[in-house]
Amino acid sequence: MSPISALQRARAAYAPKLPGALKNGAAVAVAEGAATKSVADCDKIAALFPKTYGSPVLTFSPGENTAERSAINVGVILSGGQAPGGHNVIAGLFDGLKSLNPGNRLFGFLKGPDGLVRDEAVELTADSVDAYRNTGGFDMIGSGRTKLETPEQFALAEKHCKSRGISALVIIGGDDSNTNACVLAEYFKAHDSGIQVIGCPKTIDGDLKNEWIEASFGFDTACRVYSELIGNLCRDANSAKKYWHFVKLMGRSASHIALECALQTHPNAAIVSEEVAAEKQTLGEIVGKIASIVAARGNAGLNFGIVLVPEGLVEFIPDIKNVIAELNDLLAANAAEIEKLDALGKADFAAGKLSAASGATFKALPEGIRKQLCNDRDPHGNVQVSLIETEKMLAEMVGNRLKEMKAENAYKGKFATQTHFFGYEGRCAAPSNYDADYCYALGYNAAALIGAGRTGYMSSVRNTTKDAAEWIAGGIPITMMMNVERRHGVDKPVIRKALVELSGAPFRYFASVRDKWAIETDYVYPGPIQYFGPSEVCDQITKTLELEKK
Ligand code: FBP
Repeated sequence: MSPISALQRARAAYAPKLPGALKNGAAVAVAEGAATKSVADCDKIAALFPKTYGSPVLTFSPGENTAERSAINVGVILSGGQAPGGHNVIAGLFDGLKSLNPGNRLFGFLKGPDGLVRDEAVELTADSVDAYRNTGGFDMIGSGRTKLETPEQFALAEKHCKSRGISALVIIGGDDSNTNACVLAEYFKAHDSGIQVIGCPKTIDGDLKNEWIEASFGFDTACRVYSELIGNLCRDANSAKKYWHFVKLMGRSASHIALECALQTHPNAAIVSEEVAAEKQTLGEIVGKIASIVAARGNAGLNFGIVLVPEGLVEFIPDIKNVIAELNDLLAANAAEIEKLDALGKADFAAGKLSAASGATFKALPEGIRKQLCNDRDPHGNVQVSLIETEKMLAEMVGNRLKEMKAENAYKGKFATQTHFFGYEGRCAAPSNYDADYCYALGYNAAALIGAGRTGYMSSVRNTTKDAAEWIAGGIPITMMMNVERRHGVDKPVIRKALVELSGAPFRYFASVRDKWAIETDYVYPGPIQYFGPSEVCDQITKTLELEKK
């Protein structure tokens, strides 16, 4: 264990809040709602999940731990990208299990789902859990991106759980991991394995949410870290008055992070990929819009500003999306030939083989971006958008557009840029009070779901804009969040990803004020996350949640 900082030491003593329903421990009284349906494709989902489909929504209220409960062993897995608060989910799960029976034991599978397949696990004890309370990161047991989806993997999972006497698994992950948790729950039920599976909603990207899952954990903290940094850039820009800062923000697909950071800091421009796709904006149009904001400010003597760019943007610009789709096929079909080429060689090779329209779009991109678009794909065949320097591409293209505008006498300012990418800076931050409480509650509540004998459920803690005593704890059948989507040419049941809704309150508010922010210097400086101090400073909720729940 590495040395700990003064803040970490003080923070370790923080006692996260729990929903009122869990105040007597994880033995809860359970109210069942009516049978449920999936969000779409009900017949197909019902056919794919005959054992778990239709389970009711569960709502908990305080119970008493009077029943005889034999001690059980439980496994926990962290899956996918790091998100602040993961350790508190495990701490909550540990405490919840102990409240059911002090003899219950918790095993952490190492390095993500791979640990389950390879049977690598450690027992988590009071000491090992205490060392990680209220800390960021996933280093307690590690994480990984292996997908649990094949029957061979499921058979190994069953074998390894049984050999360790594990009768319940908690999978902490995003939409894909929770989809797979549900498939595993179905498999275990169909095989009478007697192993329960419970999911917990994780991802800084904020795209695992719906009527029942108010937020994915980690979004709050990550956005606060990025907003602090953006606020600092705003202050610097407004002090030096000589740079335009182009900031790319993590979020593989949805623009929730970029939107939340915009709401927290009031930049001069923020792109929302979902709007770009809905309006079928071209790259040229996006560049033109930013250039006109720069020109309007420059003509007023304000040669500085802030532009926020969502990480996933390129995949939402229709003409670039087409290029990427063609490139994916091209790179896969010509893997042997392409492997020998350097980055520029790959880009030139691809340029010669794309369709006329995509070839023209591709050639118009800066050389660096052409090379990055030909980089290796991730294990699922996706472009690794975090490696594409969209912020640099836009800064360069806006600069070129401004030169043209200058020649046309439409612009008379100066344009110097700085570029940034904020992603990893926030993924492992110590959780804010919101995430520390929310995560602990999700984990404790997962223990309650196990105690109630349920499987195929996601731990749900709602009403989080209110005091913790009023939070609603319960379980949502994962099949309820599913629809069928075409993935790599095959129809698959998946949890529906939540993109930014253009009709939703956060985007509508942003759209109503962005013209003012564009021209005026209306920056807000949120400052660093505060863990101690007045509640209005320490216990804030995201602007997204505030606007959604208003
Ligand atoms: P999850 O969806 O697994 O939570 O990961 C989110 C994320 O942080 C994205 O925002 C980002 O695109 C991606 O992970 C980067 O992952 P990696 O560092 O593994 O390339």
